[in-house]
Amino acid sequence: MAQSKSSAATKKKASGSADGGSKAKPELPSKKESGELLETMMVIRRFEEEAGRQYQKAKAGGFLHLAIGEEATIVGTTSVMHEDDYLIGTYRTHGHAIARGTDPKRVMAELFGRVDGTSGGRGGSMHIFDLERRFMGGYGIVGGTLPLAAGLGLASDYRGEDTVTVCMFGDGATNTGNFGETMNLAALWKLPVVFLVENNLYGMGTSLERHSAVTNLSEKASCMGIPGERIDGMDVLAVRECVAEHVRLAREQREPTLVEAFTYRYRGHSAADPEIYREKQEVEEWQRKDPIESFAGRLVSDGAIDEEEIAAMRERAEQIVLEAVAFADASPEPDLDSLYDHLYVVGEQVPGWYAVDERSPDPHPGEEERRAGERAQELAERGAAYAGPGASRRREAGGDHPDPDARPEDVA
Ligand SMILES: Cc1ncc(C[n+]2csc(CCOP(=O)(O)OP(=O)(O)O)c2C)c(N)n1
Ligand SMILES: [Mg+2]
Repeated sequence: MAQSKSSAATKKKASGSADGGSKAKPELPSKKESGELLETMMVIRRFEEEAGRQYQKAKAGGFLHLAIGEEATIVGTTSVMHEDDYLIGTYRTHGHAIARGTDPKRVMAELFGRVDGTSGGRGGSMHIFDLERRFMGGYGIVGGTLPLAAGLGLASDYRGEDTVTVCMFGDGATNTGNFGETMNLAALWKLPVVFLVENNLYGMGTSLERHSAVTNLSEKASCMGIPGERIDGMDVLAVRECVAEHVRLAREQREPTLVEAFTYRYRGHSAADPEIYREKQEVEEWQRKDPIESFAGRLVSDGAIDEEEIAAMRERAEQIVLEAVAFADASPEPDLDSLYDHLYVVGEQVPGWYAVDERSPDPHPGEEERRAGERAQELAERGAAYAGPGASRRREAGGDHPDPDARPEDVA
């Protein structure tokens, strides 16, 4: 694999086995840190189980993508980031926000579409955002966050800051054009970004070997000068150790790298997934490597934490999540008058019957078909005709009027 810019440490690590299992077990951090890692994973797990339940009760709207099973990859990563580092993810990011320190109450309120949500209730599950904690979202476009991560890295350079951006995305996102374009620029400009593929083996219902010609994703950007490393994403300590080194490379050596974490989502792609593409046994096999159970087991067997303490953590996680639901339920829905707040296109910026500049719950011009009336209808028909075969020839001959805002009576 081409590793034009990798350090010796990365070169050595990049040759790890497919499941990352060839290395010695990482040492336990302090009791306090170990407890925090475990409890954060528990809170995320319970949060998501409850989010799924609330979705079934129609309390949460839109789409809902759960990352149950992927907690070690999330928490291991965030645990080695500095407070002022940036994290950006895609649409399976309730846990990412919580791991960054966003209050679960605000995340649940966002799922419920309430004003106290992280995006004021306007984003829902796919658009969690918390600038204060530098959690930069939350996006629905697969691969769309890769160039944004490069932009964040460039901003750090531009401002002379030593902040690092960690960009977490799925295996499916590695097939997008954005992936190649971003890797090239990140390597070329030596951007302080860690790209982390949460390889859960599926992009929706399509397995990795059916969607990617290169299945060793850690190598997928090597031709663009980005070295990679594979790790066991079910082992919070392995993730932590590995990502810490890559964050260091980004911060100190401006060396962008690609980490591939092997992980698995226990639930379907979204709440509406019949899961006909995988066997139940496969899910059960991964569940036997559960990141929470295995780490809790290690803590107990190493004598770091006892069963009672683990039970107390579970109880606290339960409380945190129940309080989040109660909070979300009590939070009001956004005011109808605020429907057009935060929109880019208003009023004079875009002349035409479809532009809105009113702040009332009443129908806006163009929204109400009756008011848009005949003119809208005629413009629509004219537009269809205009776009038909030979449109450009007719336009050149002056046959069609190209001004979409022209009144019907102005055009032939
Ligand atoms: C650009 C784009 N293409 C297609 C989709 C539809 N889509 C939504 S999720 C998804 C699968 C992505 O899989 P992966 O990147 O592995 O993430 P995971 O869901 O496994 O976390 C697809 C194709 C989309 N949202 N954006
Ligand atoms: Mg995937």
